[in-house]
Amino acid sequence: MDVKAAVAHAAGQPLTIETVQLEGPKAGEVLVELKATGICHTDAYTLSGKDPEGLFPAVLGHEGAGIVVEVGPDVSSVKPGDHVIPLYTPECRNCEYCLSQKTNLCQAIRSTQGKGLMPDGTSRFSLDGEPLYHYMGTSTFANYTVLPEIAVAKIREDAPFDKVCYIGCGVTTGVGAVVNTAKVEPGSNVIVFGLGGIGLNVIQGCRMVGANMIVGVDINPAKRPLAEKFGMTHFVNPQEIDGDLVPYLVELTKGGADYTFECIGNVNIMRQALESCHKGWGESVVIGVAEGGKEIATRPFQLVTGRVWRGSAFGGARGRTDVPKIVDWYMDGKINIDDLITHTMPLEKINHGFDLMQEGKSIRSVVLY
Ligand code: NAD
Ligand code: AHE
Ligand code: ZN
Repeated sequence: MDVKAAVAHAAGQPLTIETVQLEGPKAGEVLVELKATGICHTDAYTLSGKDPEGLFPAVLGHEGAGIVVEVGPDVSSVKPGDHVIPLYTPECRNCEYCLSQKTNLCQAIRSTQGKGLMPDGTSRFSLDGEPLYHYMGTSTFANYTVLPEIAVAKIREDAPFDKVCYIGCGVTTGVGAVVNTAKVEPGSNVIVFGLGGIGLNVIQGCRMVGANMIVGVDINPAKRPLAEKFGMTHFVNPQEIDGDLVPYLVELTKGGADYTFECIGNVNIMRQALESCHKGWGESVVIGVAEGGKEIATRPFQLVTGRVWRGSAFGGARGRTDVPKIVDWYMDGKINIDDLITHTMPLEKINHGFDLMQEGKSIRSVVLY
């Protein structure tokens, strides 16, 4: 079928809106009509050409919501008409990783996903007879996409697509890093580095679990009012303090934070986030994605003396199990998504959404189909 897509033809080039061809679902796959998709910084990272797994030409996008319109053979968990959120971290419930119960990183289809292909090693998208690559197994910058059954979370039908699409990445990543990865306890002191689409969700997760100090660090002072609305208790602009940031933050938190979260993708800030942790027990969670070739460093003494460095992908969430619950949290008013969606636009204006993010003028832009 013909579908409308924003195609990434080459690194560093704007997306172009085109009519592309999409093959129907094969065994174990579903065809989804997307209703909305958010634009995440990771899409911009891959488009920049710095992602070692970035492939072109491709249909990017990984933060969508829509309706199943057709299922291939052997699909049993969803049916046409079901409302779903695509999962770039699938949940097969059968691989070694899923069965371990120690990680959300299902590996059932990870190798083909990283090659921009469906699990059978082929693409469903093409343009004038030439294949287009899928992206993160989701390719939500198109009004229809094909997904493996294990990569969709069925959600309640009264949830608005234009809001819950954000649960497909940013909301789950931020809130999940707090509740699943760090398991922040009530009364904790936390520092959040980067107050964008991910960091503000970390902040609201910290408030939800009853954190005490929630310190936000960002070089863009325009992020402050919304961060305060979401629960930030102290704002630090590294460009406005005297001296080094780490001792400043350790002093502010009276010995260091119980938990810190890096939500930028900058390896120097990752180090500062670790070293701002409390001696003996502080834990730092890396969420930001740093470009290929970058490495993190610290004095091993930081770890010897009890600080813990860990990472979090998709907020440690098991998508088919946890995403419907996060949709319920939103519908029950436990988390705020509406105020984080600062801009909406049609697919034709998607490059403007990227510009707003790069200029620090948006939190989340959502494309409405
Ligand atoms: P964003 O652009 O909305 O936010 C980034 C924020 O960092 C901005 O507010 C910016 O002002 C701030 N910032 C930039 N440089 C800074 C510095 N030197 N010091 C302090 N603040 C600085 O991006 P986002 O969508 O929130 O994504 C953040 C990061 O998280 C990206 O690297 C993205 O790829 C990554 N990410 C990871 C996961 C995961 O599962 N681990 C999921 C989604 C996004
Ligand atoms: N191809 C990239 C991977 C970047 C990365 O770490 N992605 C996160 C999700 S970011 C969502 O906005 C993730 O889930 N990682 C686990 C995985 O298996 O990719 C690179 O830098 O190589
Ligand atoms: Zn994302």
